[in-house]
Amino acid sequence: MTDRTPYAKQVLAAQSIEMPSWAFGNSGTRFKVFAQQGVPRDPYEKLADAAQVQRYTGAAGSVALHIPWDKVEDYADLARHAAELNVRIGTINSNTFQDDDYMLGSVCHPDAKIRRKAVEHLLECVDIMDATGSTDLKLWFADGTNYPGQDSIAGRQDRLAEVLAEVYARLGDHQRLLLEYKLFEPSFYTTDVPDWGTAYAHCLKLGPRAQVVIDTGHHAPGTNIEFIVAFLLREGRLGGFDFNSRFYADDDLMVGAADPFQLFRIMHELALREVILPESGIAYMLDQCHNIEPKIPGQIRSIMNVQEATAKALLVDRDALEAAQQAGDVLGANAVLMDAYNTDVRPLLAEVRAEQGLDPDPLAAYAASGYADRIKADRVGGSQAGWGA
Ligand code: LRH
Ligand code: MN
Repeated sequence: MTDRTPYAKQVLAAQSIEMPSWAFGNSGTRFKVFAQQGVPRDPYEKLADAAQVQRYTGAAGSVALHIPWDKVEDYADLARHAAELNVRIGTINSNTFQDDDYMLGSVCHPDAKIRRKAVEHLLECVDIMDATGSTDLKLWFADGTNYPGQDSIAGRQDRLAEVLAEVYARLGDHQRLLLEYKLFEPSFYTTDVPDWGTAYAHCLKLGPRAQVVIDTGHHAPGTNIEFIVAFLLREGRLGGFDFNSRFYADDDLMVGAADPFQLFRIMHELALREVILPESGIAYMLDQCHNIEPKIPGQIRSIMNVQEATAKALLVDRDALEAAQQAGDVLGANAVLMDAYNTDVRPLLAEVRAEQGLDPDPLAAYAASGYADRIKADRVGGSQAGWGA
């Protein structure tokens, strides 16, 4: 068996997972948003917290922004601030789901005036990308209906296609549109982009710089997400991931917390096609909410969970796997994968961190830094960041 450790260490040392700025703000459910002490009051403080995750993991080099939650006067200045903190501003997320005008939808709304308003916001997000140097515009639409007959299902698709085409035309040559799908919520009868097939079909019509985002919490229970990964990779239309995990619906829990085996199976498909590293063009992002747990340690733990699933996937003995698959050796092939999955990769990751000059235990290093107490003491007054819902 080939020793895959050197290759795995090389990939792990260069892996980078993007953090969601909103994970550092207060978040919750419709029942309650529990405020936490020390939470950032503005995007500058969110970046400072994200920089802590990068400092201790070395694998979280960029932060996704959400507009208007991260609205600032000067986005170029915010990008400079990020660079000073050794992080980069990554994906720009639009938000057409929190304005009263969007009750019946935004880009799919029956009223052309409301659709225009939504388009103007999406175009403003591209202006922000120009200022921050971001290449990816991530579009998730809450658009849908709650009752049969409420609106024309096909008509809403026409409206969506028209808006997407206008936004796509506005993109610069180095910029992409990442379309995110979601089965349901907040709409409970139809969702206008409910599944990977709908997102894929719209992207095909738009052009090569339109790609699909897989949010691991956006599928019907029992969906084989790694099949979707393998399919979209084969088509060259896998633009990115919103990693999180769930026991029931879009729970937005820490990636790998609810189903580490599923995360391993997903990373296995990505490792097989050698598209784990940033240059693969796949945007690996976390999309989570730390409703009751401390947020910076929650992000650190999440990055570590992705690293562990990735390390196991990189250790899969591909030659043995291929041989067993070719021989129709069902149990043999499955055993090759389970051997990798059942490998304790924590010592390997501790080694990779030590070789990068990082503390082998990022969580312990962060806890010992005293940063958590400092922000609790410093961040008094002002209004804490949140979803503003
Ligand atoms: C929608 C979603 C989307 C973001 C939001 C924060 O559920 O996954 O990616 O805009 O969460
Ligand atoms: Mn998402």
